[in-house]
Amino acid sequence: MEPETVWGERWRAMATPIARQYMTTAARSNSLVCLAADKSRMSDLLTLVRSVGPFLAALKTHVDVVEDWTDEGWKEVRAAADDVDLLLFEDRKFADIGGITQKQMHGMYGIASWADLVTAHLISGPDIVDGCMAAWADVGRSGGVLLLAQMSSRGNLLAGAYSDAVVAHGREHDGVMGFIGNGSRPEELRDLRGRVGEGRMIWTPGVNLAVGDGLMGQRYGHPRDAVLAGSDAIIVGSGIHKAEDPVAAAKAYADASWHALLERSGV
Ligand code: 5BU
Repeated sequence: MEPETVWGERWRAMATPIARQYMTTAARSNSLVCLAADKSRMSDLLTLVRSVGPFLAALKTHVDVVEDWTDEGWKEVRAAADDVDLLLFEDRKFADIGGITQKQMHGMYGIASWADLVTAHLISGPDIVDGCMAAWADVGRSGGVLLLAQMSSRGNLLAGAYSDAVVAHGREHDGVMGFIGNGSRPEELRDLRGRVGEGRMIWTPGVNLAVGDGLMGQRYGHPRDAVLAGSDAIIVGSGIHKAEDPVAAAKAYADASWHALLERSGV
């Protein structure tokens, strides 16, 4: 299906290459799944990405949980993502002043040189987005920031006036591709979509086909409910990588999210 048909207003309102790449990949693989590839060893991570890659729309990493990380090995991760045209998203949750964030985007992991997307808190002020953009410019690349407007975990403080301010700023900044919303609470997500409008993405962790409480305060909502409430990407970790058959699980999440998008778009 053509991406503009299934994405409707979102496609028209979001013309940046990075957003269009995401929407095109999603339409090609019939999936809104962003895999949270939370594996601690390079070989496990690579095996996982290579096996479920065709059912994904994006790939999310936490580079600092990988115990045997090497620059060479990471190039293979980037290559595996490129093979199926996935944006590579480092969920770093930057929170420092702009200048330090710019340095952290380089550092030993060289995040700016391989990540297309990163997450950031806005707690330190708006310059954090400029810090990310400056780092990408330093290495001749561009990327997008997803600002945390909500979180999925129990007792988090991202609500009320703070969350409103994150959205108000992010809507005005070209470097902000969108926001992280809480996939475990469709009503919060619907409210967030109302504040965000059509011109930015909302990506949602806290999603699992088994709705309920997860480990250590994580909470889960159903992928269909998240997408119908306004999510553009469901971030799924253990639902796929801890499944007995990760490929079958990835397909199930892809189907649930894709059919919900079709339903939302009325096509
Ligand atoms: P899970 O195994 O599906 O629970 O993994 C969720 C992933 O999403 C994991 O990598 C978290 O770091 C990430 N996450 C989250 O769970 N909740 C949030 O609010 C944000 C990120 Br932001």
